[in-house]
Amino acid sequence: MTLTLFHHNSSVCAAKVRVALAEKGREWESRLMTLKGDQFAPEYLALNPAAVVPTLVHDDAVIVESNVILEYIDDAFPDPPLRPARPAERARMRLWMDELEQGDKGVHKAISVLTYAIAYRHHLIAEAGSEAPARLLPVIKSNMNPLSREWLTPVVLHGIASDGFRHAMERMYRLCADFDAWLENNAWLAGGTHSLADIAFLPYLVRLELLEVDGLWANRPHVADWYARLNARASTAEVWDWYHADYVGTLRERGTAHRDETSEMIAGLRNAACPAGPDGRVGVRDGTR
Ligand SMILES: N[C@@H](CCC(=O)N[C@@H](CS)C(=O)NCC(=O)O)C(=O)O
Repeated sequence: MTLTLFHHNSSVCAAKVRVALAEKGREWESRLMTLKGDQFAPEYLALNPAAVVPTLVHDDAVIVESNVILEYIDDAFPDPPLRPARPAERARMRLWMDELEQGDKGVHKAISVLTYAIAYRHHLIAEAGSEAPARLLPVIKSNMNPLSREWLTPVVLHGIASDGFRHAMERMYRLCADFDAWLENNAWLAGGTHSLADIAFLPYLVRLELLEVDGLWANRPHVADWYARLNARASTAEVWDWYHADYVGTLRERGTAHRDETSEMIAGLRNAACPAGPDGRVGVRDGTR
């Protein structure tokens, strides 16, 4: 039996697959990609035509799309189960996982926007030697996947001032509000048991923490408690330990540099959703989002 994962140290989609494999206690062979051109090598495109990570190769089966990979892992290695037995809980698990996709409205796209707007755009600016579009655009063109380049270009050019950034923050704010409302009455995203849905979102919360926008759940005690319980699991090391120090450094450093602006934006979202009452309590349960 061979199990090989093509992945990247800081990719959220790849991290969730590593976590699932750890929960299953599976050994796997690592094929770390740089994503600086190697994703376009013909041998890799033959495995993953979208030129993205992760890709899981299990004997002669090639599986792409991280959520599909998670379900594949649970099918191929049933013990311990990572999907609840009750159909209603399974459906709930899938509905949460679907929030990551949903094209323009998906959480995955929102995390990419936040990451580039706050942090990674600075790598491209450093390479261009200037923020001027005439210098930056060719660098964007040579560095970014054509599929994501189109919607990420304004984010790289304008950073947290871009419309895309505001929409992405709103999306994350809404997600955290929905999580909190659900987790008030349920221990985990599927309901009573830890499942693929919790695994799928964990790397996104880690990324938000690294970007210093964890204020998104400052008034969300159930999200904070859930995230703490996730961080206490041994498998969570598969997110944190693979992060390259350079990436962590950039994410934290830039997150800190923008913290005042992002905190102000989060406070604005909170106030717009529900002005604080006399006891200072705000949040989705007290009013509309
Ligand atoms: N829907 C895909 C998204 C995969 C994806 O966007 N992967 C990112 C890393 S999280 C990637 O490989 N980006 C490389 C690039 O854009 O060049 C999945 O869940 O597997």
